Amino acid sequence: MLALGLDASTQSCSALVIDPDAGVVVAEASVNFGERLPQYNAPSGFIPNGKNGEVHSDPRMWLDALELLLEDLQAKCDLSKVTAISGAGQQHGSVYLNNQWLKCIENLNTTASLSAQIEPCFARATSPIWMDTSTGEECREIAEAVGGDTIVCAKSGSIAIERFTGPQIRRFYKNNPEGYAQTARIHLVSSFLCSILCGADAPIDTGDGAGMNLLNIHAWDWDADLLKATAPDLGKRLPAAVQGATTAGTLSDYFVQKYGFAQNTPVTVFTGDNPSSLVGMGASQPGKVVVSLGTSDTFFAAMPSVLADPQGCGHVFGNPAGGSMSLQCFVNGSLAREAVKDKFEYGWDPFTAALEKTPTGNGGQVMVPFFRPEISPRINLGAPILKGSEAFENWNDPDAAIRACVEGQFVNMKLRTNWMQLQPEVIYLTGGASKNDAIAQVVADVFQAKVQRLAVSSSVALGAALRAASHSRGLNLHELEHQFCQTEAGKTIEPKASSCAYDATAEAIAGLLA
Ligand code: ADP
Ligand code: XUL
Repeated sequence: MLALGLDASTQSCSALVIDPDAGVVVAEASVNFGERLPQYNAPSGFIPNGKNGEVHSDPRMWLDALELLLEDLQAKCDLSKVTAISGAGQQHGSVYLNNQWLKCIENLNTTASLSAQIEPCFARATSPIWMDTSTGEECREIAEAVGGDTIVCAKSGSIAIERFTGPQIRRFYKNNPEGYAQTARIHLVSSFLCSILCGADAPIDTGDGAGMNLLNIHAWDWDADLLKATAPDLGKRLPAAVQGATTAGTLSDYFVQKYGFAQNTPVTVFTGDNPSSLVGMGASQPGKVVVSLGTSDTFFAAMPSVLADPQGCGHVFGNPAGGSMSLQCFVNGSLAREAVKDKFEYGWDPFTAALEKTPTGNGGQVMVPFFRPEISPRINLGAPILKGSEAFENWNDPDAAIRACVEGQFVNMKLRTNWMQLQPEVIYLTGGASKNDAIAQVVADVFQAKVQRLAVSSSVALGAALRAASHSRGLNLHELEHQFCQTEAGKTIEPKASSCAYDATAEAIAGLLA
């Protein structure tokens, strides 16, 4: 009796299989898009050099990755023992499907791949993803149509935001009205993959649905005014919106025949990667703060009541365990750290050594480390701003540049998350970069909090597996979290810097961004 959790994130697709009765992880697998599917020309999971702020991915790549992932997993565990499945996807990205879609997924045939069979169903060849900043005009139009951003925020939990799905849909409708007319269904990455697994249209959960500027976070259902302000007849193009503890369907025969799953395995509605990580970090009840260092850096927590950002760049999403979570997202996360690392042709070891040998506060040298337009705060920078010595400003001081990048990221994170009024004693760190102790130390110092990581590192896939086990097997989610989300033994990182060590950096960063 196993539970499977899937994670379709920006750079990779991963899976985790747990045995909920024994309390153990049975198998893990991961497919990196850039490495395993180079034919899609997306080394970091998206098509580079999009125009006018566009960032898209090819949805066929996600389908090919899902198949590679299940092949890898099949070699590692007996998939016929899986009795519960759920998953999560990178948030906000959207997939546009024509009227062949439903018939196609109902009749998938194992003699051809998913991507080959679903290709004729796309009403839009590529999918805008969360890094896209092309919809400034559409955000303004939507806000104006409903009476201003304060109203958009009160209804949807966020002001109109460029990467959110509603503004993206509006842009598609305006730029390609025929394509929009041919669109019978719009899915998020999460509900698209869930639909494929079920061989039927899957609903969108409130965790991922709230990242669209279309869901009313009080009714937790589509908002008629926002739908109307976004595009004509949008309501009929969206699947139902549901709470996280909802069955989406049962596994399609395609997966039973091809990968050896049992027939009629229940699939729990998928959610967004961050809401899934909330569960996978054992933080679905208010009280814990999570910082995730994936492609994006995010800061989030379950909330006792709905709390939106008065300054407008933070978000309220549904909590898959019920209620809501608040979240702040930073586009310039891992890829910004990588850009600095690559500038000096460093690997992660010399990058880490540079952090270890440079002083807290970096001798007053600071960086706003934005290589692409940032959303927290919203600013259209294409390259970082550096302030310090001449050598530093000319990128001739690698060690100081590395420290300035990481300090700049977390000082900015602290400044932009004060609105949540959380003063965590412990920060629970996850995502690809969280394993780096030197980065974790900067987090501890900036937030003046202990930093802990979990023994299981893939929190998004773990959250999906826990949700599946809880919903389909009737197990208590909080007990499952307690069982699976234990912190890494003996590895707490304590703050070393004094509480005012970053005051000057914060002042300088705020000044540079003013
Ligand atoms: P996503 O889920 O968004 O696809 P991940 O959580 O898998 O992303 O994180 C991937 C990122 O982790 C990579 O872009 C890389 O920059 C970062 N990473 C991997 N190893 C290290 C390391 N040792 N130190 C810092 N960052 C790292
Ligand atoms: C959250 C956000 C990103 C994506 C990709 O609002 O845009 O964190 O979910 O991870």
